[in-house]
Amino acid sequence: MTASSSGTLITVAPTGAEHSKAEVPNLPVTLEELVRTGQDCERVGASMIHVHIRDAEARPSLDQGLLKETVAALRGETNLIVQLSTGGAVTDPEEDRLAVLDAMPDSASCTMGTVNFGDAVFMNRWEFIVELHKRMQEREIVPEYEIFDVGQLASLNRLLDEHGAPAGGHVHVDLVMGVPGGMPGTTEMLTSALRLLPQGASFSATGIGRTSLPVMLASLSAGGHLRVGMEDTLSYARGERVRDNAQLAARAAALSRIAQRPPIAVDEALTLLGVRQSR
Ligand code: KMH
Ligand code: ZN
Repeated sequence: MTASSSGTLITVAPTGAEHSKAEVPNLPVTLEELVRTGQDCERVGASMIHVHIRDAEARPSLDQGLLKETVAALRGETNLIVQLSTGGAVTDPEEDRLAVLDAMPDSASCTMGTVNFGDAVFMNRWEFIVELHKRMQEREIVPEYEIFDVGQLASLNRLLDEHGAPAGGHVHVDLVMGVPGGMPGTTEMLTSALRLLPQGASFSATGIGRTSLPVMLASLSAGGHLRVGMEDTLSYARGERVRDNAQLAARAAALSRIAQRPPIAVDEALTLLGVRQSR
């Protein structure tokens, strides 16, 4: 059984660490662009933002000052739940990824295992995962467990058994599907992954690239939530580039309404995820 909400939590992942600003000029990379994207996405139905920051040269960064400034700006200028990525870029050292939590976001991602990531390797050792989980428990930061392959759900069950429930008490998972090296973005895969979901957990799903739409539809039909954004896909339709993140969030909101599970407001998302109200 999964925790249910009558509506759909829409998370926007606007930037990521993989696309270059030179190749994707409409990618939000400055703080101003990020805040504007957040506001636009909130207006059309998003209630959480998954954040990767960039430095002044638009390179992926885990700079502490900038992370703190970003959390403050998003809290000040939007109502969105602010989730920082602890995944960073595949080249980021573990210490820097752990230090992301010092910026005290509402939520942070926690990837549940190592996975081939295109031609690279996205490294997530067991001890590192445990350390992330414990630091989030201590700081009352709500994790989103990112799952790139089904075996990582077995690791999540082990983590909860051995180290207890996350901050807030509720388990929320994001199935990241269609990464070359991870699980494929298909309905069959999503359905089988759900069999390993921890008792009472809720889930979102994200389809990378061209798996975006099939994964979105499969997730909605299975009672799941949605993550969309330019971190995950740059094409809106065959031969059509994404205009901006709000276009993707608006489509997710429209499909949620068609599925009779309309986008939930931030307050309901806080309750669903167990994020403290006094942020
Ligand atoms: N950029 C990827 C290597 C996360 O944000 O936690 C990892 C990633 C996952 O995006
Ligand atoms: Zn990410």
